[in-house]
Amino acid sequence: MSTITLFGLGAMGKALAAKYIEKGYTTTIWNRTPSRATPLVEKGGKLAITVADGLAASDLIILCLLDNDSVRQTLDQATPALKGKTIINLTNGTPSQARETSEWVISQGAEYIHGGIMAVPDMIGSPHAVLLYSGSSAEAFSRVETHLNHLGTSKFLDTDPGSASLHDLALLSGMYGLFSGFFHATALVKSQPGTTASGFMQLLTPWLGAMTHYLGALAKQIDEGDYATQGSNMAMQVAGVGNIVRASEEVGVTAEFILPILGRMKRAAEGGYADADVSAVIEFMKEEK
Ligand code: FVH
Repeated sequence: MSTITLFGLGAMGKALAAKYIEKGYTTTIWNRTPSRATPLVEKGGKLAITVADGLAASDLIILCLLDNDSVRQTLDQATPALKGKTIINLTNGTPSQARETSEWVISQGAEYIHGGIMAVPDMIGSPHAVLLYSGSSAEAFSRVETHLNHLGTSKFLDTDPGSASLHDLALLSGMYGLFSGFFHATALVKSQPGTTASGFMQLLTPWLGAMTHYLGALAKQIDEGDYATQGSNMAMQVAGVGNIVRASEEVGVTAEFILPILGRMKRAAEGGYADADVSAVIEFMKEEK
């Protein structure tokens, strides 16, 4: 199988298609707005005008569209042409959307694997681009794995089609948490005249690196359900985070990014974990608590 069809030529879809063209695949490309395909056609991509043509051109189909609705709107245009195909859906969505799409695609006589791309377009093809996959048939994944490996490091998680989405969104949540901290910390420091964001990175980057190592210890406490403090108890940290909020207010920086964690830490402290490590917050992550 050295033929492949790519649906979606946004920033990421273009990078995926370009990689297969570079690797010598007969690469068919489809996009809702066909004019976006021109640069790839010039490199050797074959433009499919209809969804049915795109599906007919290859047994291995990759979708990388904006969202779940765009996937369904696209595939609905040529449902009978799905039969016998292996559909790799790299479109961001929720686990339940992935499970639902999987069920529907399989009911059309095709294989379905959902994927989550942990990379930006420039990283596609490098081992640092990690692509998470899950789908009800591990054999279907094995059959196409060598083709998927051209995009980066492939990791098949398990046979729940929703797993790749769940892990993708969880990793993105970690990233956005980091971004929140970056923006708040940088805004605080920049309230002092003469400071620069770039200069502050000399302190922030190594500090976050050190704290990243600490996550392993917190994870172990969570897995063992043993939150005994290693030296930084919750009540002390609640007081410290309260000072971040006050200092933000003093310099006119929003405390919005830090207030949610402070709220959960206070609940944990009031809920019997004042002497525990911050890892006990995990006990207070459910909506109802
Ligand atoms: N770019 C990134 O850094 C991230 C990295 C991690 C993975 N994400 C996900 O990849 C999906 C596509 O992202 P993208 O960056 O390629 O997104 P855009 O450049 O905005 O392109 C969107 C494509 O989707 C097409 N599209 C939108 N709506 C529809 C629809 N109703 N029917 C059919 N196609 C649709 C759009 O077509 P057009 O506007 O050119 O006609 C683009 O091809 C995404 O899930 C990320 O979360 C990327």
